[in-house]
Amino acid sequence: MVEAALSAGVVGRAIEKRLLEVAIHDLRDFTTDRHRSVDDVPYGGGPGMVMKPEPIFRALDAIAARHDAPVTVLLMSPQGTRFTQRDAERLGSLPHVAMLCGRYEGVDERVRSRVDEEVSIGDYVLSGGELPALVVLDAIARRVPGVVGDDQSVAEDSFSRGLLDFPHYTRPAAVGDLRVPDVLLSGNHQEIRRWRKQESLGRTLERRPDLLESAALDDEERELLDRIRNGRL
Ligand code: 4FV
Repeated sequence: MVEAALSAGVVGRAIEKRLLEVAIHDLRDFTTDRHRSVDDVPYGGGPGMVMKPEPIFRALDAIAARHDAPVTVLLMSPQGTRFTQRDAERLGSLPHVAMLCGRYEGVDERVRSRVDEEVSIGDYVLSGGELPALVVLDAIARRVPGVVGDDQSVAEDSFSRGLLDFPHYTRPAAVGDLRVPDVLLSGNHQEIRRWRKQESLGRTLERRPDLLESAALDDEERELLDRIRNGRL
């Protein structure tokens, strides 16, 4: 599943262009019993299985041994800190990140002694940490220069400014009575830039007012937000 996801799209091309390197490790390769067991019954009873610590420790030792750069170990779990664009920017500047993907009820608590950060992609329970790891990898990869064709579009990625994105339109100018806003057909880039700010702010205020507390607004945006809030826009 992970190999398939890594062989496609932006991330797949980035790996081909050696802009980033991704290694996948099967924890069963770090087991010692003939059943290659990576999980076992929970102490204290209860449903489900728990991932054993030793195969994980051996895998992390092997990864550390392969690289001189320090490895930042992330554990993907619903108990982690919610992953954000700011985390993508911060983790994207690290030389080496290892993402531990749990299965079953999760990993033995002692594994956390080797974890630098616990990361959640959202308040829901998935069947494994692989999809969260792929989400985080995709967000980090986009921050690597050259991965996304037009670095400009990355820079303008919403959230990197802490705001929701403005509406996007493309040809044709009209689909039935659904028309593209005239400002976007005006060629007046000053007006277009201002309209896009206004739309971003309006959407953020409407859908995610929580983001406005930490958004880095410039003077024009503060003035626009003020006018939106007072219904003058
Ligand atoms: C998850 C999340 C997540 C929990 C038990 C894997 C599963 C199983 N990871 N954000 N939400 N993980 O649901 O990161 O081991």
